[in-house]
Amino acid sequence: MAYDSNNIFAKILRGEIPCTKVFENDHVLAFNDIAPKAPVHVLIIPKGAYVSFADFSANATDEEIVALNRAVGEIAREKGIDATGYRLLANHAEHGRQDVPHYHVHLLGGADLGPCF
Ligand code: IU
Repeated sequence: MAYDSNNIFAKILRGEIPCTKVFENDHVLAFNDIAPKAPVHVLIIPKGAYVSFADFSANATDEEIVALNRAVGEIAREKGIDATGYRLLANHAEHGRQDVPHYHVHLLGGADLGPCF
């Protein structure tokens, strides 16, 4: 699947649409999900144009991959959910029900999330 530069997260990255930013560095932006499913629900995205986890894991640089994963851990610590726990989720394509075609990791926590399956 080709990257669609008109997707909503691309617009957020370009500053065309606002977001509630919680973290940013050279490679990563993170912001609160607009429809939170938990008290903490942050979306962590690479600044590079990657459609999904499949695209990111295959084509991103090692630096980008490390940056995104380090950001996830740092945000969890900043949000104070490191000790109580959290859930990471990345939907991919049709069966994963990915809605926004720019790779993102959901960080969910702040309450008992219940069983995943
Ligand atoms: P998904 O993994 O692609 O299904 O998740 C997309 C998420 O993006 C979902 O949780 C939405 O609530 C969220 N979102 C957002 O935060 N801001 C937006 O403008 C739109 C979707 I559209």
